[in-house]
Amino acid sequence: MNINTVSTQPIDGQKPGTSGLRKKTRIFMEPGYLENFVQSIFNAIGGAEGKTFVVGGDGRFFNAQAIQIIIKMAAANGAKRLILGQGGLLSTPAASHLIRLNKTDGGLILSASHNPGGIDEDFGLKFNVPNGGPAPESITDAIFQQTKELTSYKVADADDLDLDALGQQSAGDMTVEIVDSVADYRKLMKSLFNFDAIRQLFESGFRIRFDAMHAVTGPYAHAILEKDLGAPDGSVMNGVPSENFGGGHPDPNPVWAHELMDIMMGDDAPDFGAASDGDGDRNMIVGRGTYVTPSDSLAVLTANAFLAPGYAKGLAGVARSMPTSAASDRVAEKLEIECFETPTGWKFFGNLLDAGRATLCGEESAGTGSNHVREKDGLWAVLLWLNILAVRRESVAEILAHHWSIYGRDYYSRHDFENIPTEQANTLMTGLRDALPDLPGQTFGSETVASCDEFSYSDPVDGSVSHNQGIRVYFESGGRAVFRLSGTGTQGATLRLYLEQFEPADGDHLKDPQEALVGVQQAALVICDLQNLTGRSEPDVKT
Ligand code: VG1
Ligand code: CO
Repeated sequence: MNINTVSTQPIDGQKPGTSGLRKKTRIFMEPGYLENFVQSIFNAIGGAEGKTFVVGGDGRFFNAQAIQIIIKMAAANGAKRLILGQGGLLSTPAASHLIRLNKTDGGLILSASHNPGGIDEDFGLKFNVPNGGPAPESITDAIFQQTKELTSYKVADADDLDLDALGQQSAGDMTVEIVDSVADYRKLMKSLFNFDAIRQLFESGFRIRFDAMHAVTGPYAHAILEKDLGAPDGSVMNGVPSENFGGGHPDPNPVWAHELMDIMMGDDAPDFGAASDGDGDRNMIVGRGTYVTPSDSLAVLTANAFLAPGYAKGLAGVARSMPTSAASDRVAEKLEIECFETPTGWKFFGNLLDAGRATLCGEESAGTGSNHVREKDGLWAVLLWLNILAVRRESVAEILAHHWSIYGRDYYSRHDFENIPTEQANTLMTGLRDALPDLPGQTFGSETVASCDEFSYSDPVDGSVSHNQGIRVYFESGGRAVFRLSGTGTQGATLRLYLEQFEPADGDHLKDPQEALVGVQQAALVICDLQNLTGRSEPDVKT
């Protein structure tokens, strides 16, 4: 096998964001673009020589071609073995599991997650470390540094492999093993949940609708929900992965998963609905006529996880990202377990999970997971909900009402202002930062600022510190507004405004969330001077 060392130059902007490098697909397809980034990953981890990696993606446009390039580069860099999902498909949690199960040196996951796919849409690549989780900042920083210094990359002259053929092939001296994308993940799920109880729930007439959003979870959901658990055929909708996700955004929220929402809010709604995103690491949970915010879902799962065999011994702790509501903190307090507040992005949960300090983790963006892998896991969350429903035999609405009657309700909503010119967004954040010292005590409409800060995180396990992780403003009313710029977009900047208002256990839990949040929302808009700085007042997406 001939190995070519190709001269190259650093490419600007290859800085990994919240979850890997995301760019327009056409940019990723430019000669050398993917190659530079992959070589930078190998260089940053001390080379690929003798190593084993898992490779797979969410099936979006350019997935298979990118995998063929990665195979040739891994071979040229001396890797020993690659483990690939059949057809190039692996959900992010399934990839995380394979990395751990096979004790590999990490994995390359091709996905831009909830971003749309296609030649004119988005593509992405992230590196996961041997614990199965996203590379921590020390490694993503090293990768970025490599992208700025790179002078050459290595690629082998080799034929494309047949990504559909299960079993072993080779590229030069490197072994490539193509595995069933679903099999090991399916076994893992069986080991965590009471499949018999869930099967009986379906036998009793319980109906589910799972929306795979034309993305990677289709095959997983067909296998587990319909085949293993006996949900009737047709319970999984949009279950065939497509390169452009049927032309939609595979983002499991009420806006993008409106087809499912319409069904769940309709007259003959099933008992339970769920959706997952492009790469299968997120989930949306809906009961009949009842949307469950991801923050509430984390809290309910924390309170009830002991009902599933995998968590019957109780939880060590629960971790949530800073913008996620405080609902899970209240449960942690009652259970007398540790709780943690981390920056946005799953990479910050890895150390807590490895150290055995957190068992469940969650984010307001519909990511929930546990120590079974080192990624968030959409189908896992659905199965934990089903396990709980199978034991409690109550509706989702009843479970929520009961939860709020004990802990109170954290009304919650995220407002996204998309595609703001980057400079305007930076001015807004700088303005906020500068205003922080003077905010406490000031009143904006119905809300008076109690305290505020810019969130920094000190990792309690390794002591590393991450700064500038979002601006938090707490109000005397018990409300909170958080301001942060997205790190996953590919066009302009997205301002995320996270709104929260606590209603005590004996309060009114049935208000419209947007109405319950209006005081905090209006105060937040004034505080950040949004209208003046950007000309915007209405969010593009409310979730
Ligand atoms: C978003 C979410 C964040 C999530 C990240 C990756 O990041 O807010 O909670 O971890 O996407 O998820 P940002 O920086 O755009 O707010 V996924 O499913 O895209 O891997
Ligand atoms: Co995702």
